[in-house]
This record gives sequence, C-alpha cells and structure tokens, in this order.
Amino acid sequence: KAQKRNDQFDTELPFATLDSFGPFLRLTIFEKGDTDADYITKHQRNSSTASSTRKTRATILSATMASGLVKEEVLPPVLGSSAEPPPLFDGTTRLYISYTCPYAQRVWATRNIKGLQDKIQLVPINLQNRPDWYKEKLYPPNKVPSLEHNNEVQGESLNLIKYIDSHFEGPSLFPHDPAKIEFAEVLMSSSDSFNSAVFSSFKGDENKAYAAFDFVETALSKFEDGPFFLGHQFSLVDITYAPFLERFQHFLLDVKNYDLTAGRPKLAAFIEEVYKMEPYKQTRRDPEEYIGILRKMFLE
Ligand SMILES: N[C@@H](CCC(=O)N[C@@H](CS)C(=O)NCC(=O)O)C(=O)O
Repeated sequence: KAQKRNDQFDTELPFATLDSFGPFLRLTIFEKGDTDADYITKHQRNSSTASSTRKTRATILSATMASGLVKEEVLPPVLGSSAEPPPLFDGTTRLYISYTCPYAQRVWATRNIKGLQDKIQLVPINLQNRPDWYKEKLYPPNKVPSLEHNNEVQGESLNLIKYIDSHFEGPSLFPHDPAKIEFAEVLMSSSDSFNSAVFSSFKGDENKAYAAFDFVETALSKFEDGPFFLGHQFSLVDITYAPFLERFQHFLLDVKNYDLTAGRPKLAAFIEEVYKMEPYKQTRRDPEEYIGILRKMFLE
C-alpha cells in the first residue's frame, strides 16, 4: 500500500507559478457576515477606515480563537464495523471524519473556526474497521472526510472547506480581492504536489522535501502584514497546509532529526501562530500518534 501511494506522489511542484504574482496593492477585509457587495462598498468607501476595520476584525477573530469563548467540545466515540449508523438523511448535517486523517482535519478545523460545532455534527469512523453502511448507504468512495448536508453527501476536503465556508455562517475564510483569490487558488491546488513531494522524500530523495518547504517559505513571504499565507487574514489556504505541516514537522524531527522550521522563519512563525488557535488546537492529536501512523506507512 505504501509503495502504491509513493508512486502516486511522484509529481513536480509548480514553483514557477509563485513568481507570476506581483505585490498586492489592495487590502483584504473579511468580516463576519460580509457579502462580496459589502466588501466592495466598504473598500470603496474609504481605505483608511479599511485599515482600522482590518485591525479590529483581526483582533476580534484572534481573541475569539485564543480565548475561552471557544467551547471545549466533548468528542464523540469512534464508530467501527459493529456500530449502527446514525439516522441517515434525517436533515441533520454530519461531518464524517477520522480523528487522525489530515484531509478530514482540514474540514473539522474549518467547522470549528467558523463556530459551527452546534450546526455540523462530527461522526468519527474507524478506518481500519469501517462500518459497511458507510460505503453502502452513504459515501461509495468509502473515504473520509464526507459531509451529509441537505440530504446529500459530498467529499473531497478542498471542496468541502470551500463549501462550508460559503454555505454556513461564521467568519469568511476566503479572500474577496481578485488577486488574492488567484493566489489562494494556486496555493490550494499546489497542496497535493507539496504533500507528494514530502511523502515521497520519506523513502527517497530528501531534496524534494527541502524544495517543497522552501516553496511554502516563499509563499508565506508574499504578504508582510501577518504570519499567514494571505498576510494577517487566516484563510482556507492555511487550513489546507496546516494539518500536513504538523505531521511532517513531528515525523521529520523524530525520524530524521530534521527541523523543517530551521532557517525558515516564516514557516516557524506560521506553525507557532496556528498552534495557538483554540479551534484548531481542538483538532490536534498527540504527535506520537501521527509519528506512529507515518512510520507504519513509510518505514515498515
Ligand atoms: N482527496 C481526498 C483524500 C481523502 C483520503 O485519502 N482520506 C483517507 C484517510 S486520511 C481515507 O479515507 N482513506 C481510506 C481509503 O483510501 O480507503 C480528500 O482530500 O478528501
């Protein structure tokens, strides 16, 4: 299985695409409940108000994320092969995950950051001992994550985080500025190549992983006004990369004694900042668990 995965990861990163983005001149302001029209009106109204709105918004969001305003959630038990299904297609919105899957973590973190704990129910599945109903009655691709919403089921983490961001309440996690949208799209669609480069290096060419981390360092250097990929604004781009960076950091430190943040100050600051965010923190597992899974996949 590990070998099969490795072959599939052998793709090149589109490094050149990053160079095609010049400096971005406009500020991006995201506010809870903003529509595109609100954003454009605000932007046109006055760019000095924009600057203070931006600061206020950033402060509120980070205070919410860092403080006890975020409820500590009691996580539901994992469903294995003998577990009954929940009452499927009864109108409840459910997010099917595995607690240790990085793709699922993207969607779980998006749900938490948007404050949707009461609107989207978590249903953790045991991937090693999957209940038959999951594939047969719910999601034939038989992978996590998947989302049951409005009596339909869909999958693919990058689609799901965009879907949740645009169909549910909570702070907007995608930019409105066309140039930032384009940059965000390039980074999100580069994430599979990034992950592949790093995964393939676990067995072979380590230089591929170093180049991939440099790619991220360069991307994080684009905007100087904050630690995230789009600057001060935490976005879906950060959610796309964070679960993988987390695992790579722990695994490489443990197995290869390699610190991916050394000599990459932007990456170091990014990871530190994401780890501080309470709703994200609630999706993290013990690093030993990640290391164990990756050891099994790549070293045994
Ligand atoms: N491209 C999918 C990948 C999802 C995925 O590979 N999930 C893994 C767990 S981390 C899975 O469900 N594997 C089960 C299988 O492949 O049978 C996404 O982004 O959601």
